[in-house]
Amino acid sequence: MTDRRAEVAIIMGSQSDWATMRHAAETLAALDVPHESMIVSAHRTPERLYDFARGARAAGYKVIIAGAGGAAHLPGMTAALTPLPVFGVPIESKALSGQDSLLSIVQMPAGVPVGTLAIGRSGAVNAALLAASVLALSDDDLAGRLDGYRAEQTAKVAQRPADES
Ligand code: RP5
Repeated sequence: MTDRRAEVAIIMGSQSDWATMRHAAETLAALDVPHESMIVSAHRTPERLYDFARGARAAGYKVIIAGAGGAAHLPGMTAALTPLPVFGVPIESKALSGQDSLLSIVQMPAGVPVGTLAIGRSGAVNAALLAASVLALSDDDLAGRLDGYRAEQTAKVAQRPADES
C-alpha cells in the first residue's frame, strides 16, 4: 500500500517477526488503512531506530505498531523517542513462548506508555484494530468500515456448535 501516505507504521525487530506482524498489515489492508512495514531492530540497528522514531511524526505517521520478541526493547524505545501512540506486540519466542516478550514490553515505567497487546497473531490483529480505531476518531468513513468489520465478525458466529469433520 504505497499510493497514499502511510498513517500507520508497522515496525518489527527481525524478518522472523513478519510471520506474526503480517497479520497486522493484512488487517489494516482489509480496512483500507494506508500503512508501511519495516524492520527496525533496537539492538541490531539502533541508529535506524533512532532515525525512524525521531522522524515518525514528521513523516506523517499517526500510530506506530511495534512487534518484537525475546528481550523486546523495540516498542519501549520507540515510545521513548516519539510522542505518537505506540502499540506493542509481543512475538511468541521459541525459548519462553513469548512470556519474555510480553513482560519486556508491558512493564513500562510511568510516563512512557506502550499499549501492550496479546502474544502473537491475536496481538498483531488487535494492534491493527486499535490503530484503526484511533484514526477513526477523525475519519467517519474508516469508522464505518470498522463497524462493518465487527458486524461481519458477529455474523460468522453460529448459534449452535457443529461437529468438526
Ligand atoms: C528480536 O529478537 C526480534 O524481534 C525477534 O523476535 C527476536 C529473534 O530475532 P532473530 O534472531 O530471529 O532475527 O530482536
